[in-house]
Amino acid sequence: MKIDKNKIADHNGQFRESFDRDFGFVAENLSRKGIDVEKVVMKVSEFQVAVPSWALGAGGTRFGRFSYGGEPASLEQKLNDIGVLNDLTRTAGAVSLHIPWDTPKDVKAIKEVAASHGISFDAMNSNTFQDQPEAEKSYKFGSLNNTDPAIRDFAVQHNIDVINIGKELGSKSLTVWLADGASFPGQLNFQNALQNTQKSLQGIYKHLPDDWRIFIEYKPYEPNFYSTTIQDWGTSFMLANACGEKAYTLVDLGHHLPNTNIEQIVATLMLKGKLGGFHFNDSKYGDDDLTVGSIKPYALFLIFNELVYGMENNPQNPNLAWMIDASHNIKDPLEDLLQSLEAILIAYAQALLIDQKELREAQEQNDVVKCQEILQEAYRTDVRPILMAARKKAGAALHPITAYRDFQVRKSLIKERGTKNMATGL
Ligand code: PSV
Ligand code: MN
Repeated sequence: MKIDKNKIADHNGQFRESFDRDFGFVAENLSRKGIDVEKVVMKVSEFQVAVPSWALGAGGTRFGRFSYGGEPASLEQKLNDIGVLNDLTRTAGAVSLHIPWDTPKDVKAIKEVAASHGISFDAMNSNTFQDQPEAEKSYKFGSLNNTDPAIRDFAVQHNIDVINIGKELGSKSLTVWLADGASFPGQLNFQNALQNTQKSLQGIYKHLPDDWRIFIEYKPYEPNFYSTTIQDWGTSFMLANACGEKAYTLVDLGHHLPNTNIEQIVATLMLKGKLGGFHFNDSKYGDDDLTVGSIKPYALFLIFNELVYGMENNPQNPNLAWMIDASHNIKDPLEDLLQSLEAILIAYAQALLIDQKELREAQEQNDVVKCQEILQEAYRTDVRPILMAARKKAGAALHPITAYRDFQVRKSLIKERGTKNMATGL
């Protein structure tokens, strides 16, 4: 399914007057503060976020799963769904595949479908947290950290296979997230587990092509509830250093214990040139995988403040791989992803409005009140017309969710695919 550009332009027509008025208002306000709104619009329009192939289906919990109909049953259909998101926003021009959930059967055909939607292949994700039906070895007691060298080799080989699939697709990075850990005290020798993990990661790293990067994701708990071998950013950073210059830490917003200062982690990693990937979501209690910006939008803004600062001041840090990593238990996934994309760009645009020079001066003078005023001045600006201007320029929808509903996309998908399909993923 493709959404015709003219249809989008027609839909935008009904909002022309209100958009012109709202955009004019924010442009004038910003120009009074010496900010060139067009530059902000440009930066926002360049920002691209990958959609993971597992986020197009209904996400369940261990208590149940509620489908909404029209779920994509194949990788082709998933790419079509991302195509819809991209047509409406021009922000979702990449997919991040999880292997083996979404192993392409016919690489050439998949590349063609992706290209027809203007979608590229972002980071590949390996899966050593579930046993596959025909698998010779089990990950029940760990993968890269396992006490059994044969299981470690098996898991390393899976990652090498994922790199090889990614090479054919044109991807340039591998994300490794491990469920490895212990559910009970005494179960695991921490030192051996860490050393095994390091050696296994180094084994994968040896097979990483020169123009690839590997991202090491951390998480404090779940599915193991006592300890996780790569529990935090420090452990990931240490392992990335042990691998080499193509290895980086990946920050997933949901992978922190309550109230962790994530913006400080971002700043530290960027200073050290080791922040490689980023997974967006939001949470109240744990790894809730909720819609970006739905719970703590100010925290997201503060994180973006550090990201923007890092992108401008840390040439030692490479361009980041951005991805949404959310789950949708009770919403239409496509609507939820549209909300997440909007929230990401809002926080980014607001962070771009921060007067960095003024903030540095206020910090130097220890003017605490002024520092807060500067941040909140930016945060309290309604930047949504800036996002709309970026989308309008790109031929996308001024109001993506309204357009999605008015075009009855879900209804057409249900008509085409029925109500029984179930997407692969969690
Ligand atoms: C694990 O919670 C995670 O954040 C990793 O990125 C996985 O690849 C993804 O979610 C899906 O399980
Ligand atoms: Mn993640």
